[in-house]
Amino acid sequence: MKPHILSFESFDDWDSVALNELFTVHQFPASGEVADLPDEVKEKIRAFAFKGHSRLDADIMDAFPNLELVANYGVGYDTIDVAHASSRSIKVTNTPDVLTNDVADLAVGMLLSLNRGISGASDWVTSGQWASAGAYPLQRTLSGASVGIAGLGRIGRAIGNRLAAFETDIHYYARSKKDTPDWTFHDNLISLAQQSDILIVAVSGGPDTQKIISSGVIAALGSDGLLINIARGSTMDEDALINALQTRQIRGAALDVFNNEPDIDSRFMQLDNVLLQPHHSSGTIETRKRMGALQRQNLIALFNNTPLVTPVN
Ligand code: 8YV
Repeated sequence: MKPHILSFESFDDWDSVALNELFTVHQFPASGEVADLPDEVKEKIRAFAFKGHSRLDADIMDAFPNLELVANYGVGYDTIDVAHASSRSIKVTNTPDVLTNDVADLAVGMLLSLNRGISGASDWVTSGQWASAGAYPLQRTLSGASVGIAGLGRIGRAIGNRLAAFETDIHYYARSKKDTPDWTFHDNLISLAQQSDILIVAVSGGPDTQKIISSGVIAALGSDGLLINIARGSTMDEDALINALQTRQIRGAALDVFNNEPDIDSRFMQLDNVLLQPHHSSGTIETRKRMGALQRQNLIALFNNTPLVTPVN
């Protein structure tokens, strides 16, 4: 008898096949209404294979009396009410480490592209402007620039390690000073932004970091500054950011994450000083396979009664 689990959103084929081999998989209703699942199914479900960025709150969890584990496909679990899960002794797991390198790579790729206008320069060639209008406008040097990293967890650190190779001066904001002697610690974001030519947001999402990139932080970055976000849209005051981009209060922004994805604020699409990505910093075949495998290892551990691999509560 295979254990029963509930799967959210659609998984890549390799994950669906593997999940179906191991478990009896029920799909969360496309209607989004948990009431659309029969009671006998709800009673059988012992774990969720969770994916995506919609809210997973008490109302959904409490419809499953025998729920023991929410195994998240992703390192961030800001949309999961972990406190409620804990209050019902439901465990939550995530997929850290396996995606760190890809997320850091995309952050650096976005930074390089934005700072050197790579995307606009490509359009310059394909639109024929190189021949008709001449050389592309000059861009900016990265080496020697001050890069500020907000959040020095695994991903922030991996970004810093990469940027050190570009001979940048690295500053960071974190709850406490880290063991990174060559990097300068700031205990607040305004000071970090003031010191940074480029500010990269790598904090976890959730109530503690809601809109921490405020109008004040954006103003402190200054008119020459670039902002990169690979964390969560919720960390930004998006109105303040859009206003700063429209009025050139900052030079530009490269964003992989937004509020209300994928129906993001349409004003972003009108800007000529942004590089926009569809939340795909972990979006490589290799990493997504590793994320799926780690999610399944946690599910298997639950049903085998062995310690969870990557618990968060
Ligand atoms: C998503 C992410 O999980 O790991 C995270 O926190 O944001 C991403 O890797 C991925 O887009 C699948 O939803």
